[in-house]
Amino acid sequence: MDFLLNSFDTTDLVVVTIIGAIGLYFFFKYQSEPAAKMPTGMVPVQQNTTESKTDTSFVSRMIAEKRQVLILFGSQTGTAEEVAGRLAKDLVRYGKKALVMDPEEIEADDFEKITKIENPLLILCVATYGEGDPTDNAQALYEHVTNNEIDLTGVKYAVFALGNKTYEHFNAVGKVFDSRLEELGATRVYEIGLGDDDANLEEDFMRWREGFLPSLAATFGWELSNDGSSDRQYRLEIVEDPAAAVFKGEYGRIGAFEKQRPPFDQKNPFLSKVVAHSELHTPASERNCKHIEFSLEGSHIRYEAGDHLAVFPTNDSTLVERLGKLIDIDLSVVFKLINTDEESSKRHPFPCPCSYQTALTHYVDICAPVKSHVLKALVEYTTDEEQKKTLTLLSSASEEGLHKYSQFVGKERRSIVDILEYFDTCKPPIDYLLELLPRLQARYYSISSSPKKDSTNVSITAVLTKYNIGDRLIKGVCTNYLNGLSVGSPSPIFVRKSTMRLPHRTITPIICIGPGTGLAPFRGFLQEKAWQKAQGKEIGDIVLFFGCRTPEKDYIYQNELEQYKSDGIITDLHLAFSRYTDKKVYVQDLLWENRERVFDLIQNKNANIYVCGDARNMARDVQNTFLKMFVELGGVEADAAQTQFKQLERMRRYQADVWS
Ligand SMILES: *[C@@H]1O[C@H](CO)[C@@H](O)[C@H](O)[C@H]1NC(C)=O
Ligand SMILES: *[C@@H]1O[C@H](CO)[C@@H](O)[C@H](O)[C@H]1NC(C)=O
Ligand SMILES: *[C@@H]1O[C@H](CO)[C@@H](O)[C@H](O)[C@H]1NC(C)=O
Ligand SMILES: CC(=O)N[C@H]1CO[C@H](CO)[C@@H](O)[C@@H]1O
Repeated sequence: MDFLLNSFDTTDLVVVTIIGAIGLYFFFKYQSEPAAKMPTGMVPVQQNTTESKTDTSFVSRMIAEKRQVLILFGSQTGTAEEVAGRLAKDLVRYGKKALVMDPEEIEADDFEKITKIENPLLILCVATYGEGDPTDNAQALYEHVTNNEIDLTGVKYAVFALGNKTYEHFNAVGKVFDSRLEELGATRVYEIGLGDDDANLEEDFMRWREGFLPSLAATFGWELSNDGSSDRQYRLEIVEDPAAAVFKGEYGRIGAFEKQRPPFDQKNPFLSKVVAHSELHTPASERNCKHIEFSLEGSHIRYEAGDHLAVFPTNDSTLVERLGKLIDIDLSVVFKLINTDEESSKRHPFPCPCSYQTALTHYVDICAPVKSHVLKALVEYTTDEEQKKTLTLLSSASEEGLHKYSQFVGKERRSIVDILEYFDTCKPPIDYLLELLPRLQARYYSISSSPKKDSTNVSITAVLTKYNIGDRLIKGVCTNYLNGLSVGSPSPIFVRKSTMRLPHRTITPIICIGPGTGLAPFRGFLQEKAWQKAQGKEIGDIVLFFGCRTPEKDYIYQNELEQYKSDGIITDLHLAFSRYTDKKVYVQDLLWENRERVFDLIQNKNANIYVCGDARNMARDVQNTFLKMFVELGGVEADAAQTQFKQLERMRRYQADVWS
């Protein structure tokens, strides 16, 4: 029973192959590499604060600079990069200057030259995405290492992997690197660390590092030169010249927002204007969900339905001011942080010079739960002995410390501002804080419009995160930034291509499953299908499963969906309400109820399936429902159903865009 193969559309196959061949590589399920929780997860922003020279010959550089350790990070949201940076700092305590690099900056073919370094040590900090995929920036290296028989004899290595245990391919990329490097002749010096974001990645890292560093020192005969408490990577320089050119929130060059020059990307976002901003939930809802439209006028930015929009948030100004008061600084002071390692390609941690206000607003994240190495650094700036003790405990890798950290910082989500308020005798210097805090990352949202309908505006649909823990109100940094926008507000954005695409042929039916804001890309699809129809094209059936709590509160875009239904664009509209009747109904329940129709479309009409949503459980339940459907209606065994499902995924007839 291989209906999937029989019904396979060769046009689509060609398209898929070409996309694969030109190396456009994206993924849909977003496995974790968290730090910042993103509404729609995805890429990090490697901003150009670094004046990074593309160093093709990292080897000659390492030899010239007498560096023995290369740390590569496969990072999507910035967490793996941060971990890499922390390990580099740890090594300084052993008198070792590691070279931390983005693998994208290395020619894959140069990689094996690492053997030319004397007694080389390679540390990989790599995140896994989706179906066991590497991050964008590690893709080339991953393929090079897995597909080539290079000789890495003499290289010592260790891997710290970042992933989410609830995924089937937990830390697959880290594991592949770990075993493949050994196959290629390299020597593992420490067992792989498996960071599970779903539990507590920080804790996993702390535990691993606790064993890794001493073991490394023993292997190489390194001695600890200091305890690391006062290591500084950057030095502060106050800029007094009032005429100095200063960054005011730009990411690449000063004045980038006044004189905007395409192309626009993560290093050079387009300063767009908000042209529409409205609430989609009714006043009865406990939550907020915003429809926000940005103007693309003058940008030449093109997008397609299914793409993602990156939005650069800023921190809440009241939070910035609170932080300024807590450590008693003048926020208007203009400064630079300069790398003390003159040879490093990363001259500044973020765009400098700028004011403290700008740095705290645009460049560092002051909302995220504080990492334990930051807590450790705070100890020496705390005067009260009890507070010192607590901070020391919180940042230690002892069982008690890890436990306390996971409760006090992890579960209760304490930010740096909360910490400094709680430990009121702690007064760290601002420049040290700025060095320690993670970069504020762009957030990604599924685009909820089609350029066919309106190519000058692009819209997103975002639910606001805001909840109480004790008496503290926790707000998601970006959604609250979005909430604070109004028509006319300037906002830096860029488009990230995705492969979530409508089928090539307009008559191919589509089955869309998108509860909550998972509806976003399908709104774009619907606009596009309506446009196709208006062009006189014959369009295929559209089956939409939407879910929310109750139609009285959070049935977003209700009028539009009903209009599409009465216009015959949507052929089947299924609404699952989880808090409307006595019975909780979810999209997967309705999918099961309508299995005969759905299965018929897949089997006989080549239908494409799309799943989008903010609940990973939903994605899994939906997938299981399909498997059950294949077994029952296709009359196959469970493993055959699995195989067919995998086939559908490979053919891109089953596409998922899921986030947490
Ligand atoms: C990156 O920074 C360098 C040095 O400051 C600058 O010359 C270059 O134009 C910047 N690149 C972008 C894309 O802004
Ligand atoms: C873009 O949005 C603005 C504000 O809603 C609207 O005036 C304008 O007509 C839209 N552009 C197009 C092409 O629809
Ligand atoms: C990991 O995946 C699970 C289940 O899909 C999800 O509930 C959880 O939020 C994810 N964790 C993170 C930190 O993204
Ligand atoms: C969401 C928010 O409050 N953003 C503010 C961050 O800080 C800048 C500068 O102080 C303000 O302009 C933003 O409104």
